[in-house]
Amino acid sequence: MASRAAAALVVVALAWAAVHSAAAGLSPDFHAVSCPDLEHIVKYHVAEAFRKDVGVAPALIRILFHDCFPQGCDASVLLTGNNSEQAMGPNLTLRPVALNLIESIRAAVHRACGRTVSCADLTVLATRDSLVLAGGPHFDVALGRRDALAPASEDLVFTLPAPSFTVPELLKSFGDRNLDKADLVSLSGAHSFGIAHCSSFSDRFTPDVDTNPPIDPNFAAKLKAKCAKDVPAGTVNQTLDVRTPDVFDNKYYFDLIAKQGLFKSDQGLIVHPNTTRMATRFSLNQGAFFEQFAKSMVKMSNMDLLTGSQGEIRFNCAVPNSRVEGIETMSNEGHAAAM
Ligand code: HEM
Ligand SMILES: *[C@@H]1O[C@H](CO)[C@@H](O)[C@H](O)[C@H]1NC(C)=O
Ligand SMILES: *[C@@H]1O[C@H](CO)[C@@H](O)[C@H](O)[C@H]1NC(C)=O
Ligand SMILES: *[C@@H]1O[C@H](CO)[C@@H](O)[C@H](O)[C@H]1NC(C)=O
Ligand SMILES: CC(=O)N[C@H]1CO[C@H](CO)[C@@H](O)[C@@H]1O
Repeated sequence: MASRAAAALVVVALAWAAVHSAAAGLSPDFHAVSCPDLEHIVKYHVAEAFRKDVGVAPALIRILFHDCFPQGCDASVLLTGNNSEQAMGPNLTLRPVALNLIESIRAAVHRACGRTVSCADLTVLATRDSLVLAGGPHFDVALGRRDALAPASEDLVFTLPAPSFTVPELLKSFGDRNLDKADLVSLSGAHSFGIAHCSSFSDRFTPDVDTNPPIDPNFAAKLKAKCAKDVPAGTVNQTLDVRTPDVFDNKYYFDLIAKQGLFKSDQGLIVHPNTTRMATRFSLNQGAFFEQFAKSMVKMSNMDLLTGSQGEIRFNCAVPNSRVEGIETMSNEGHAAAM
């Protein structure tokens, strides 16, 4: 009796592990048979885009964050049209160059393999490849995600953290999504490349707003002068990492030590007692930063996935299949339509 109970426990434990492992239902080989050239196609297109505009790398990783954080990595952020996430505040300025790249990769992959790979999987793969091109670490990607049928609600999109957040607010925001302190401090290091617009950091040089966390006065003066020319609003941009603006490295943490973090949410990390040790360590040891960043990217890219028969594989990353003309006449979802 006792041993049977023990055996049952083991079965339950194994089932639990299968369901709760980081990427249940996913596998690195998910498309190995159905789309053997997948990785080559993605890599080729990402390299071409990066050669023309290195900004595609930060643009991609921010899109992935904005996809995964609100309701999971389901390509919901790629949808356009009514109620789309791109039309909501926090999206601000997801770059068309990267949105278009994902769709053109989708077209090439579906030409080669039929409609077998989701926009959600393609977004993660493209982000992985562009991160390496920009100098960052490789992170492991398991595949098998499916695409959302509709955009995330405005309530969910507004769970994205704001640049005005304090460290306790950031820890709470990340904690609500099962992301911990190491995830916050390392993933914020994605601000090692890319740009922001004045509306995102005007609180760093507005005199009547509290100056905590601190800012280098010369840096503040430069930002203020630059943003005075932001007419019409949104035309001026500022690099997130003043030291190596296009390279993914640990110089972002140097910026914080020099009080040259662009956002309050960045600068706070080096000031607040709960995060200062880790942020300082990352400034001293790029290997430690890269190792934690890669781990946290795996975690982020596996948040709340649709798998199996959930969701769909989109015909077009910007449009749910229910809105694609003539879809009723095409073969069933799951029986890869010839394209
Ligand atoms: C910790 C909380 C975070 C806050 C408050 C935050 C906020 C922001 C803001 C306000 C912008 C600039 C938008 C604009 O003005 O155009 C931005 C840009 C960016 N964010 Fe974050 N972010 C956070 C976390 C992350 C994470 C986790 C990632 C990715 C792992 C990320 C990657 C980026 C990148 C790469 C850019 C530049 C995008 C571009 O150049 O197109 N951020 N972020
Ligand atoms: C968006 O909403 C308008 C007005 O309700 C409607 O006419 C239009 O067809 C909708 N567009 C899409 C893409 O659903
Ligand atoms: C900071 O760390 C202390 C000690 O570990 C903990 O009690 C406190 O809740 C943390 N604060 C935040 C905002 O997480
Ligand atoms: C940022 O501003 C620079 C200088 O004005 C401009 O050349 C560049 O195209 C802008 N980048 C983006 C992505 O808007
Ligand atoms: C790319 C994109 O659609 N950006 C939109 C983000 O949201 C603001 C309003 O909140 C729109 O003005 C932008 O066009």
